[in-house]
Amino acid sequence: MLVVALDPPVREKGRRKTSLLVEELDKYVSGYKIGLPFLIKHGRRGIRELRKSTEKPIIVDLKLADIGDVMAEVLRHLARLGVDAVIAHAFTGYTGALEDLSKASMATGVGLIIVVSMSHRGSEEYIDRHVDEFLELAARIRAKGVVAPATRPRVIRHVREVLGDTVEIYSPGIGIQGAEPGSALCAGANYEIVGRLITRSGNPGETARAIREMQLERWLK
Ligand code: 3DU
Repeated sequence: MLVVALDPPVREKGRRKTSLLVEELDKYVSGYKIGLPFLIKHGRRGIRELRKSTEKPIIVDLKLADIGDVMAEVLRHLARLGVDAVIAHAFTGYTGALEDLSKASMATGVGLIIVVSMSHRGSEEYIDRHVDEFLELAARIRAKGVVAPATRPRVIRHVREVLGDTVEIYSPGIGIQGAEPGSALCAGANYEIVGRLITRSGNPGETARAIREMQLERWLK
């Protein structure tokens, strides 16, 4: 239900090591998402250390958007580091892009999660005009999941209506971006992605616990 985005800030004075952060969070979370800030700061070694620190799924959020061969190669590198899933954009299309990536995903067992809508307002300018096409594409490549925004729950409801239970929905936008814990789950998401609200709090473990409680309370209402 709760996936923590571990994006380290540029200035990390006095912050805990990732492994210590994970130790605090592990019992409250379903998995971790790491993105470019994590990779730039901690590199491949950081991914290996994270892999050693937890048995929970690790999702690498590079929002891949390249030609198929390049994306497939990135996925194969990540597979060797033991990650569980990779996030890619949908707008690159099938032929010569997601077709190759999905083949690499099936060959390696690394799941593919596709961005069909984003949490910021600008997503409505271009991306959201194509949500239905992206959903068709997600079904065609048998994506493990899609990313849909907690900030616009109607998009989550739409994704669930169109794709039923065939995919997992991952929803960022909780906390600092404005959506309440539990709100995306109530709209049909499987996981809420939460970053800064947890990683920049004085007590990440306690914050994660409180968020879980808020998710459950809202869910049970
Ligand atoms: O706002 P937060 O600190 O909870 O971080 C949200 C995370 O989700 C962050 O890693 C960002 O890269 C990712 N994300 C979005 O915020 C919005 C999207 O549409 C997709 C991913």
